[in-house]
Amino acid sequence: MAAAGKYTAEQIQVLEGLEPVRKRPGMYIGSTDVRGLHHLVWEIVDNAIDEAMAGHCDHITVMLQADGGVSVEDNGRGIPVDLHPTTKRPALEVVLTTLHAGGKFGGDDSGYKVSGGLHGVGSSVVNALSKKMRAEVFRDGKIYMQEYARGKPVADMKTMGKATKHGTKITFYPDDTIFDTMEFSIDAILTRLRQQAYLTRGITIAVLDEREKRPEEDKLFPRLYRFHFEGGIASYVAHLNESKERIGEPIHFEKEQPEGFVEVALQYTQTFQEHVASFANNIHTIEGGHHMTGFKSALTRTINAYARSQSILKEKDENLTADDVREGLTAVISVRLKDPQFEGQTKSKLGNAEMKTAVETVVNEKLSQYFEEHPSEGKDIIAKCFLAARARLAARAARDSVIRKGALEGMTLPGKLADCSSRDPSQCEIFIVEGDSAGGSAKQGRNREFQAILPLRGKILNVEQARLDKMLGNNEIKSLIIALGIGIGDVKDLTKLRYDRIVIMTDADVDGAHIRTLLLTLFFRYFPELIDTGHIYIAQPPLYKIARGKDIRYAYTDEQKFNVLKEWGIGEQDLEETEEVAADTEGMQEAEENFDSLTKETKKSKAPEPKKGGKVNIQRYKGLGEMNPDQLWDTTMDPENRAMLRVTNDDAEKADLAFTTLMGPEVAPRRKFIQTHAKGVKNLDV
Ligand code: TTJ
Repeated sequence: MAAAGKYTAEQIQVLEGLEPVRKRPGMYIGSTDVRGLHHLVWEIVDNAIDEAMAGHCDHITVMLQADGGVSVEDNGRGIPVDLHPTTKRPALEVVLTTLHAGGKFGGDDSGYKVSGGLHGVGSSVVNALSKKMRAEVFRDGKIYMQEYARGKPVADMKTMGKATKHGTKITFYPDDTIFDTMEFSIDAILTRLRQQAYLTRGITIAVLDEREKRPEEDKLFPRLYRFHFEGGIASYVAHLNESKERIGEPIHFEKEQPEGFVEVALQYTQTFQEHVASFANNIHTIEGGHHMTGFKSALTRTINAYARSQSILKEKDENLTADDVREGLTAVISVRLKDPQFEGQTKSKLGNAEMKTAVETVVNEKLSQYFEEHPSEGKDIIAKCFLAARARLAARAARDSVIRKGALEGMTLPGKLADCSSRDPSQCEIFIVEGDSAGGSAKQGRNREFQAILPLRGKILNVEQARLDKMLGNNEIKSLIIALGIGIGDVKDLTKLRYDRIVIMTDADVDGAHIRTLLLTLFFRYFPELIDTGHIYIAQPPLYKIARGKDIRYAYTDEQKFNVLKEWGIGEQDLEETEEVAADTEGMQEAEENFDSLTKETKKSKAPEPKKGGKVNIQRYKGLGEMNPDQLWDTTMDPENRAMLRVTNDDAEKADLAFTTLMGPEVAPRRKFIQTHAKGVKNLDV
């Protein structure tokens, strides 16, 4: 794609019609599925963001209309409406009806025009793929308006009277003969626009979802969302680290360089994950590129230099490695440049070599300055990096010794594994279950043909955040690796995998979260291929059993519980009076838990008699052990009924967020996560 930002209205010579876009939409927006549908929104919003980046607008409103249309409005200068010299048509019409006319109009060369990948393909493409579009421009005290159908003007542009504001509003209705689906995802739209708001500090992006008539104050589904981050990418980093233990406040700096503008925000956490996201002209460069390389090299250099200057690192010592200084790091790198080149498989790798130097220079300068001014945070960060270095050496030693001793070779399958009878790995799945009691339920409830159960004893695994070297010395982990059949380290052989689906099934409590943490850490660190190839799942046991007479429902989220009650005619006021009754104790409940539930105050349901049916009982499952084998099969293990999360690593950000959210000690964010992902088998990266 030609670099936009250089041409002016006069310079646009080649004006193509939009027929090719309707003939081969995939060429212009990637696909005509749900992703392609959303590209329409991104494309239009990108134009408004450009206007904001050029410093001419600070407010963007996106509305999902009840009639299926989408409108995007900014308070910028308004698309020019003067006559385009060669065509003698208003510039507005030219922009929206001709291909490759997305460049800057009016000869304004300030700011950096986004161009690359599938972005910036032109608002005319959106027009071509919309059965209807309306453009309104508020400029010079007038309202200009033109309507289009499938990319063609319905009539000439006309003035509609006086305007007191200025800006551009585009309303479009995607063409249902082009797209497979017409359903916009509010989640996808919010995620993307939130990200854009972080990257464009100070602007406000409002999203209004008018599609369903709901009360204004619906807490589960608000209609109005507003994103405005004074802190820009520093707020972004703070958001990513929300549920992690942090070291100091986010470090934030920016500088204009000859090669372009560089902005970086970073913060260390007491976790093992690294999360560094990079952007070029607001486009997420998932594959990284030269700006990323420059950042990593400057970070390693600066931290080593600082550690030496503080005599923490002695002259003879080895340096901290690039991996050591990125353990527990969350960072966002944002660059803006004139002529970005996007390369790589998905065109999401920045190819401009000069940006390495630009970022390197800025990070070297500003980060050493930060350390000088913040010695206490500096000390904590260095300590964290040293911990990573020690762990790396210890893990390597442990792994070597495990392999040397042949600990995994020739070992028979662990005794507590209840294996399945099928020997066809593609049919088989293994449930890694926490605790013997849940393990018992699972063994009884399973389909032994293709489901194997490996109970792990929580107590043993539940050593704070076990380091990896300890993990490999741990018998439970060893059993697991032997059961999987693939070895570890140099002897790893993934073709020997004995089960296609590896399902982590733990309680929805803190202990369960810990065990899941350890298992996921193990997989992320030592078997990332299993994650990349989609073999790892997290079972989703229901949170509630809701019973009314013989009608028994299971709810995996609070929202589902709410919906069931709503279906049964129990209103919101009534709901508040409905107490959750204690679990009945059938099944594999342990004596301790029995005692627990007996001593807890248990109230009977005060739910008023609903329209029909009997009293409503809501049971909140605290552990898998509370379910009898049949219930466990029905709700969690039966492939026909169950919901499972598939753990993926495609989108590091979401995976990382999900990772910490699922594992972190806070209950609320975990619920929120499951609420949005619990239907069916879902990737963590949707
Ligand atoms: C171009 O240079 C002269 C002044 O106006 C500049 C411009 O085009 N600004 C502009 C475009 N502001 N907003 C847009 C825009 C906004 C939306 C929502 C959709 C589209 C296609 C453009």
